[in-house]
Amino acid sequence: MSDSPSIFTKIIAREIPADIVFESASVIAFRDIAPQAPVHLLVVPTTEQFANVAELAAGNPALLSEVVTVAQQLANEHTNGEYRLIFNTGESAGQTVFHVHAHVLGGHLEEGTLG
Ligand code: DGP
Repeated sequence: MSDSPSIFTKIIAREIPADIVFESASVIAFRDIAPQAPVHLLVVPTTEQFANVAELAAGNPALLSEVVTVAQQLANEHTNGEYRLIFNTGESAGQTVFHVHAHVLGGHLEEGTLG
């Protein structure tokens, strides 16, 4: 678990604005501020803050499963149900927010697009 609040914790607390497209008791989803695909959503667990997907899988696998289920639902709603699901893990892999989040990328993706 991470101890310092992330930028996503501030979005969850409505301390900073975001275009929120889904919220349940344990997961929130909002549009990425710098979209890299026609549909680019972030799905974030809200009940516990894990730094990355491996920590989430080890610490709360049911919550990881919910993130994936929500990603599919959102892809069904926002595009044709097909999408790329990306969890950047570590600075050198492009992770900038150390509060686990799934990138859901959909629409017409260019070859090589990464979240
Ligand atoms: P990553 O590089 O995997 O840690 O992804 C972090 C993503 O979060 C990145 O694509 C940009 C997005 N992001 C960062 N700050 C904000 C913000 O304040 N609002 C929103 N909506 N997205 C943000």
